Amino acid sequence: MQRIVVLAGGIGGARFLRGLKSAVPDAEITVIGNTGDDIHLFGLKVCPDLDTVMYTLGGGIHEEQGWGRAGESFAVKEELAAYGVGPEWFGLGDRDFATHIVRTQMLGAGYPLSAVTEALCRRWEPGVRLLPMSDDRVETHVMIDDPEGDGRKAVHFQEYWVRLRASTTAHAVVPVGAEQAKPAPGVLEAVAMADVILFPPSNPVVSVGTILSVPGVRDAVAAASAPVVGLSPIVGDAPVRGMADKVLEAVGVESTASAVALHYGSGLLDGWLVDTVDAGRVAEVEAAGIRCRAVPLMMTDVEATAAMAAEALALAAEVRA
Ligand code: FO1
Repeated sequence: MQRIVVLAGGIGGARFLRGLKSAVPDAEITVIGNTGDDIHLFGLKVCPDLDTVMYTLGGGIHEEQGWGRAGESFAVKEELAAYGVGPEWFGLGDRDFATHIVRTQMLGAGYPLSAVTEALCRRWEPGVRLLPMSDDRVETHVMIDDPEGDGRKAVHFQEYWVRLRASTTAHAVVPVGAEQAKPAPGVLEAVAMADVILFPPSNPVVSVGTILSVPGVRDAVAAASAPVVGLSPIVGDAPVRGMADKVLEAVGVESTASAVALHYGSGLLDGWLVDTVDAGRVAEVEAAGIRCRAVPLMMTDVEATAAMAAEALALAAEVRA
């Protein structure tokens, strides 16, 4: 039984996991999920990346959006707006509200986020073990130019991502609380016991980067006996989806398939997959001591994604040899 650990963010990570499950249905997959995107709204704790993995693998996701539930209605959202209670820019649907109510109720009863996530997954049966990166609160904030003045101000990642559509320069990306956070139960053990560790095409800064910012996680991955293989979220010098280039700029990383690999570094990565359009970057990555292959990386459907996952596992086997 192959033990695979995946450090996953939201949409890209969840779509990759669907292909991975299809490629190796008998593998034991543990997902370490990013919680830096979490936001507290209307007295509820919302965990976008955990929910996207849970809904996508559990069959409840709104497919085109890659977040939120299929078949949603927005009566509660409309009623909140009627009371003038914001924010209106974050689209929470009625079905999705139930997830946040159950989660917040369980947290209030004293259950840690890891136990809450396990309980929610008992309904959705994602077919992977989904662990939050930490049970402690970590929330990513972005430093932007203050529109009201000539200074700068920090906004919650979701406000930067959803309300501002990443339309303004991100000067810094800060996972607030990360220094004091501890890896959730099972995270370090899963990394140590893994046969393969994968970095899916998630956002290398605000998703995989945030997971690695939890003290102990980066060192555990670097020290793991398992080969670590990543798949580039940048294809043809642009993010496939989302606005990863905006936050890559904040950390001084060029939006190229090779720059992201070098950003992770050979201390972490043993192998890296770039898309065939970026075949010209392979030499640069290999020169950094990271085995690199150019294969199709567009997750157009489950079959294509399963093929990518199989390529990543093949590269892991090659690196291990
Ligand atoms: N993304 C949007 O672009 N617009 C939204 O209104 C929105 C609402 C939302 C509600 C719940 C949830 O779990 C995710 C939601 N997202 C929305 C996506 C979210 O911003 C991203 O999934 C991650 O935070 C980035 O990966």
